[in-house]
Amino acid sequence: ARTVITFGTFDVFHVGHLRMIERAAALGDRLVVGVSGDELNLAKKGREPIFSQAERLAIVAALKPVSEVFVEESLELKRDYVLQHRADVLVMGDDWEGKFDELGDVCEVVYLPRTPAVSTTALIEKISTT
Ligand code: C2G
Repeated sequence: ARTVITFGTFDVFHVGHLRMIERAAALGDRLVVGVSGDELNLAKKGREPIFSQAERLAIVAALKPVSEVFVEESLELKRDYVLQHRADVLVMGDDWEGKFDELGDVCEVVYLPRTPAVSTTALIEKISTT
């Protein structure tokens, strides 16, 4: 069986997130998703996500194409996560293009194009101005 792994915050879950998960799952037989933890988000973006780590994990875990979820504690642990979950393929959005090429010795690394014109930031903006 071919295992695919992908990562994300998946805050205020939207169709861009769904399409990414569906396309990642289509590249193998099982999809494992690392959902970035609240502490990692605070460190990375300087703010807490709208939905907590537990809520974001629950939403992603309930999706049909997802076999397993875990908390991503650090961006630097990608290699460990790939090995732990015996992933054959790492899938990332093309906003990360080239960033994880060094993992090519333990898995295939694929960058997929993002869905245009949808983002959590734009959604928050839209909600707060309507
Ligand atoms: N995505 C997409 N299209 C959008 C928005 C997001 O395809 N319009 C994809 C992203 O490319 C990513 C996934 O959905 O693959 C999750 O997006 P984010 O939650 O923004 O993920 P991010 O915070 O970039 O991940 O190790 C990576 C970290 O976990 C951070």
